[in-house]
Amino acid sequence: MTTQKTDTQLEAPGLVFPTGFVWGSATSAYQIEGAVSTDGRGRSIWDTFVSQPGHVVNGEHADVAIDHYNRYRDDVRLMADLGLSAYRFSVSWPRIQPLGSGAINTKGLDFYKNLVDELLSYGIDPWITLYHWDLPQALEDAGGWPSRDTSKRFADYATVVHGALGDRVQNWSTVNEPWCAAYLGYASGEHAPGRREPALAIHAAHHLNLAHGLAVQAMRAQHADSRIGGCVNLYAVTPATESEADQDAARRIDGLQNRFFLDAIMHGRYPDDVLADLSHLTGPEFIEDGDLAVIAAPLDMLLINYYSRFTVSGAPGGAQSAAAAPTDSGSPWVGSEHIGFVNGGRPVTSMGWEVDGTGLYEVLTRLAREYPAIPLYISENGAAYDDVLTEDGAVHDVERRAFIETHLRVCHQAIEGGVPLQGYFAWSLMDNFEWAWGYGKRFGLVYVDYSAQTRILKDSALWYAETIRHGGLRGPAE
Ligand code: GCO
Repeated sequence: MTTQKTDTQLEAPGLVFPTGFVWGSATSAYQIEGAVSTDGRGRSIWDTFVSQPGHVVNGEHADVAIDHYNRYRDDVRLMADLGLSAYRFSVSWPRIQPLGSGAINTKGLDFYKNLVDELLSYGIDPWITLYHWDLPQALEDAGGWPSRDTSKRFADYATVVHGALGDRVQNWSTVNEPWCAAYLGYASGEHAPGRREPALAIHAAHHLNLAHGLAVQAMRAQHADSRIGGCVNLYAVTPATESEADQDAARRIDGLQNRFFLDAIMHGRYPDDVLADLSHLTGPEFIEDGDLAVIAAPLDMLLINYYSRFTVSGAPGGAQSAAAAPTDSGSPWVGSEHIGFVNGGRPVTSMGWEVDGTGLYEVLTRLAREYPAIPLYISENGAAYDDVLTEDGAVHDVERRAFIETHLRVCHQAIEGGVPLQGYFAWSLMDNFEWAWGYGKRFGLVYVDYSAQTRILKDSALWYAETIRHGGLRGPAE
């Protein structure tokens, strides 16, 4: 890939990214929109989940969130001020099909058409995620993701949205983090719909993969020039020691978190060792003939959400999570609940996640080594820290800026090494509803005063804007 330097880039040699590198930021519908009963939106599993006591810290919910549904024009202007070249957001399925199938809510479609047109008016590329966890409640009532029919309903929904917006949106991804939707939703119960049924969680994971493949097929039939990707949250996984128990623990967690999804969508198969680890919970009967060929529908890109590394132990009694769950929940690690997550001694974010840029390098180089070469994008990377709004209205979030800089340096190193990495989306554009954690975990480049709904650029936002302007990092690491 050539790196043609512009004048701006020459003024600070630093680390220049290839021309055309996508500089973005990301959000998701349920976390920012609010307006949960406005303009015909149907109920989602998260609306139900937050209404049930004990599911979200302080009983918080996203009925208003950060009111993006009403404030989207101002928020898009903020993106333009930052110089983003792209914005990754998700479409709320229940806003489009209130019951998850059948009737289309045209006012819901109109919101996204207006958002896309606003983005395009500023020259910001819209990147759409079709599913970021807000399943219509009616489909959950009919079985949810453990039901194969939900995969087919998703393909129908994808056809509606892609049909309506595919003329002006080129970049699409299907399902955000199927691991979270399946295992936090149906095994640990930490996320909606809050079920704790390990065997059905495995079926859900498969049906989310199937939904991805069926949607890709459907979209290909509509607009051949759309760029379609899958979106997976990947971790570097390391055994705590070289003991057999710890190495098996690493194999298991890497299999459940990474390979079950990557091997399916990229290679059209499930790893035999993972299916064996799960065989006491479910046989392979939930996988029907032809499913994996559908799941492995050729992609134009792979989106990677990267946050941290797992250091794991198979030692008896080691089972504790590196980051405590926000509420009472079970284990998402179906079939491997005995495995412990230990702290590798690195600094942690306010989520308790270890800051580890080398883990991103391991993930990226592994993809380049073990999976078919397609364009890669970091679709989420960022950190929550306990931000303080100073009296003069600033947020000096030094740690978040250092986190992003560390990971961008790794991205640059990977590109220099030949990894086809073509973009980076900071998570998140603005502070928002962090699922079961509520609003206490701030990931945004932009601070949100939740009572006044004002937006305030944190120092990290100002730095990110400068980085984008320079097309890379200025000078040596500061
Ligand atoms: C995820 C989700 C985001 C989260 C973010 C911080 O990766 O879990 O895509 O919705 O808010 O990652 O947890």
